[in-house]
Amino acid sequence: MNLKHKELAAWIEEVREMCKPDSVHIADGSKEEYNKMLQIMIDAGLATALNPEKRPGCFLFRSHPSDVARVENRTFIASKKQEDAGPDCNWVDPEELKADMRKLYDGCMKGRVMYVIPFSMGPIGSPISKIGVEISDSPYVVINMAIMTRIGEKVLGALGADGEFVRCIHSVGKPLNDGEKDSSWPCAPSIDQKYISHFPEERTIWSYGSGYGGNALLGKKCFALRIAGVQARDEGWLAEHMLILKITDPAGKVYYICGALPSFCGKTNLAMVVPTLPGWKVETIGDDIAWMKFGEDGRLYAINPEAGFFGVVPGTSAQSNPNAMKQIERDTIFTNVGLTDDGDVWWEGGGIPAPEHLIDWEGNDWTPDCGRPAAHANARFTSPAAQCPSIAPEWEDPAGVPISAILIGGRRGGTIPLVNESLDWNHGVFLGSIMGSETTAAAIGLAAGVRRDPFAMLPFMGYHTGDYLQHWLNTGKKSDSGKLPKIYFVNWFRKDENDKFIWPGFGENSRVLKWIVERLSGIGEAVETPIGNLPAPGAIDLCGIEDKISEESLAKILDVDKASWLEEIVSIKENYKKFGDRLPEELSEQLDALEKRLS
Ligand code: O2Y
Ligand code: MN
Repeated sequence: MNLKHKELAAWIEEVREMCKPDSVHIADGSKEEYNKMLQIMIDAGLATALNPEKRPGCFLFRSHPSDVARVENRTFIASKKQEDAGPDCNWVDPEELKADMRKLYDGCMKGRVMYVIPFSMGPIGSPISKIGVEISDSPYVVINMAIMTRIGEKVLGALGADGEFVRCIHSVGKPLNDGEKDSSWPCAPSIDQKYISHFPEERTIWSYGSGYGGNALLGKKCFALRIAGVQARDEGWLAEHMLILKITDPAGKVYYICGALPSFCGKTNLAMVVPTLPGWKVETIGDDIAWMKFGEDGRLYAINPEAGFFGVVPGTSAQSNPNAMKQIERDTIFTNVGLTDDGDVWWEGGGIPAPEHLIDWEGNDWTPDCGRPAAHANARFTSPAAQCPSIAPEWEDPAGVPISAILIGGRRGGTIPLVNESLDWNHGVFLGSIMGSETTAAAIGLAAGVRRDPFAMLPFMGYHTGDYLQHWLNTGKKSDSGKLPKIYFVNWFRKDENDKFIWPGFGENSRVLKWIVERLSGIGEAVETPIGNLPAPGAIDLCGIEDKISEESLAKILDVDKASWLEEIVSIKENYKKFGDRLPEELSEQLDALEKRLS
């Protein structure tokens, strides 16, 4: 392919000289290329084609057991100054990091093809979209990027001769000696050899040693959140870890809503929710990331920068997410699920009885009584957004969709009510700064307690979280308050004294969405409380689910327990200390005001 973009051509040559691949392939993004790549991986034993009568166009991959998820402790932000990375990023000096990584990259693609993947985050040509180029030695990355983003010749066309692009280098970190047979999931098996590095000032990403998900598909978390977060701060927009929903009320009025929920809080399920309320319709624009810019009318417009979903498979069922179940019936890549004897896939929590025998995600024989899960807990599906049954027709509108409300929330057994409407933009940002989920020490190697996760961005921060929160506050000054989205704090996870969830969740969450939409249109009833506006008694529609939740239980999860909130304030103050003098003054004021309202 003839490259018009001289800087791009020079960079490809520079990386080729460093990584020393056997050959270079510039991805054109065609269907033929996708199919050819899959065939190469099937022939090499890296991929398994599923039974076309059961799952047409679907393939299974099994990763190395050391390479199954994002590696937060090997994710680095190499800003020039350490203080710009702040308390939530692993900072490394950029020059030292580059020197170390250059040694690893030297000859790392020997025996492999170096793929050059031009990709667009967002519809090509949208004023909100941005272009990246990922160089990778993984054909698995190429086919996943082909689903998750727009790739190939059309992107090079949009880039022209001198367009800007984010430089992304990725290697699995396993060069092949002459005649050496490749493993089924090449990677650098030791955790200290994995690097997910970001150079925010240079808009550059260097990833090494992992072939999995967020570590390797560099358009997603690395570009669309960490690097784009810095671009958004500098250019005056928002790059957020948010789903985007379209809601149509029974009168046909449409509302678009974004939602920030930490990982493993059912974000994909909410993005594809099937409302249980008659007359209400919910459609999907995006399930993970939203880029928002002000339109000329002063409203925030959001695009989904991705083109596919990289969803967690275990727990996905006809009950939790019927749309995803339909979506993954065809043309989907599965990673780390069980393979049944008839060539289909199986996973825990799918609502389908376990077969008597299958091959588990590690490639071993599995029976229901063997005491091991068949699918890894972070097993994934990669599937085109366009084939999601609930996808909204305008999901690729280059202008984006105007956002009326932003949901924020986490997994909290107590204190945080089912839904709480912020008093104004700054109060909403305050709620965003304190949101988070309860963790258990065992789950992810963290101390038990609340892991505060501002706007669900903690693992995806590309710069100082204090500056990030200030950027949110500044964004609110750029438009009239009536045009800004209203911010709602939601919590589906309140538990009773027997540790059972009180709110039925899943499709019933549409009842909370209904109240939010009614508030936006001015008819929803609320009571003012010290923490925000909560649904008035009877304002959440429980029609038809009286057997699942009583008015008394609902009242319990809409209660403001003063003692718990005073404890919460102690914990928030402790957490705010880490921001030092970069804690925005407006947030200290919000905290003081909350304390006063409670006392
Ligand atoms: O473990 C990974 O590499 C994937 S993480 C992920 C994937 C899709 C959407 N969200 C997430 C996340 O961790 O938030
Ligand atoms: Mn996510």
